[in-house]
Amino acid sequence: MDRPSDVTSTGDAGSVPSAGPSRPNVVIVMPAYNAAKTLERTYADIPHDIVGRIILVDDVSKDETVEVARQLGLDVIIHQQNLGYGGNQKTCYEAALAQGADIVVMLHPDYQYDATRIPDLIAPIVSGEKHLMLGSRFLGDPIAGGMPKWKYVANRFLTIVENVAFGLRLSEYHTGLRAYSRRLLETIPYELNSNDFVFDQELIAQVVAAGMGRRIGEIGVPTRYFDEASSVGFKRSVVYGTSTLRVVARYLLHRVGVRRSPKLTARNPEPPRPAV
Ligand SMILES: Nc1nc2c(ncn2[C@@H]2O[C@H](COP(=O)(O)OP(=O)(O)O)[C@@H](O)[C@H]2O)c(=O)[nH]1
Ligand SMILES: [Mg+2]
Repeated sequence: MDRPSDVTSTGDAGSVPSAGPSRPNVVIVMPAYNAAKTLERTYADIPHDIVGRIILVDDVSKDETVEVARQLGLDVIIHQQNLGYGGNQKTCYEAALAQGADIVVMLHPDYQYDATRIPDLIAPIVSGEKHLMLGSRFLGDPIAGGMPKWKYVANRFLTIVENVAFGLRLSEYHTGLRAYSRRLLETIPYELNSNDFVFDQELIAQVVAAGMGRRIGEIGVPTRYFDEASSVGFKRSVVYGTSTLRVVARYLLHRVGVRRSPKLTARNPEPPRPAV
């Protein structure tokens, strides 16, 4: 069933209905790894009046993440072994869909992204206009927010390459604040993706391959860099950048029919929209 499109907005852009029969079930998922120091701050900024369950998946953290999450009353799922950021997200989405989510918001528990922006982030999904919303740091000033210059340059480069390949005009692809419609998560085979950081890029390629590229939107979010907010250094970033270019190559080969990829084959692709 196409549940998100059953949901109607009350009107004003940026507002989300807070009551009534059409209120969507918004589930927050937090892929966590060593987030004990930042989890409470992240949680405090969540707009609880519009959010249902909050699920934290712990990827065998070495700190008190699980204890803090339980004290806050979150739904906690604990991996038996460390799977990585992508593997963590697979568990997150499976759990959110099992709980009947209409909209799933992925929020890093490291306080890097501003959770108070969630109502604006999900508004275009609530109204049925978009299926994937990204909180973009590049609609503002990421350098002023503390993003290292080399990360800025790498992000710009990958964003240009991805925009050309996917035929989109997004301001960035590498944000950790995202919202998905249920329909999108039921359409793309995200469980086939990498267990590593490149999961996020594979997911966008899947959305485009499913014919839903025009249903991706973005809003500006502030950039926040501080010690606990970022564990990805230069070496891991090089691996991530190379893997992202591989995702682009796989998408292009798939699209021209040279090598079809099961990862890029949607379960139920978006029907073409009638020309207006
Ligand atoms: N599951 C899992 N998550 C991780 C791992 N390393 C980082 N993360 C999570 O992935 C997210 C992004 O990592 P982070 O270090 O903040 O990356 P950056 O902000 O892009 O530099 C955070 O929410 C972390 O909790 C890992 O080894 N396993
Ligand atoms: Mg971070």
